[in-house]
Amino acid sequence: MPNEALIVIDMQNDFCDGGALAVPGANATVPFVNRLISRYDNVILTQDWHPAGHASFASSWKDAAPFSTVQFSYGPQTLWPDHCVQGSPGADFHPDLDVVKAQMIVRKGFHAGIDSYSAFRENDRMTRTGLDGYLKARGFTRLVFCGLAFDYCVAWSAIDARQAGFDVAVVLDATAAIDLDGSRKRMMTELRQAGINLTETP
Ligand code: VGL
Ligand code: ZN
Repeated sequence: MPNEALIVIDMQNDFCDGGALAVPGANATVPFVNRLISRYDNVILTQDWHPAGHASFASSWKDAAPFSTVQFSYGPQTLWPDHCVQGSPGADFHPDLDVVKAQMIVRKGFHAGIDSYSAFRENDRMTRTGLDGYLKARGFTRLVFCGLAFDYCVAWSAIDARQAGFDVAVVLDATAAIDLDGSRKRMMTELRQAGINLTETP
């Protein structure tokens, strides 16, 4: 459908098996994501793309453990293992991902002091990536999300898309979750409350 786009979130080596921030079950989603890509005319990819020493890396802080939370100027922020460093192999897309059809690749998380789960708005909730303007300029009204990680970048992107006025679906079997402190269940509830359709691959 011409008014519909598939948005594939962060299918990168560091989020897959053996990666720096491996999401359980990530590799198993690749065939599901590829199947979706084959079925959509309009495909957009996102790529987590941090400079070395990014503020969201636990290694950038003194005595901070990965997966702990610290207070940033914009609020609480989880600290992660170093991942998706710009130009590193871990930041590349999974080698089996069908990237050829992608019409656009959105990079996010490149501001050294701000993390960005959402593909629309960074974690300060103010800095915009420009994706909203691009999608509206292309005339899309319906967005379908899949990829990694379900409970962070996929869910935050889907919720922002809904807030921006798009009709939104998340394809659950083409996602995998980090599930930190119950985040998977919490985001399932938030997605439902936001009026987002939770589906499975056709
Ligand atoms: C992500 C944590 C940190 C994600 C990215 O893609 O869900 N999660 N950076
Ligand atoms: Zn990241």
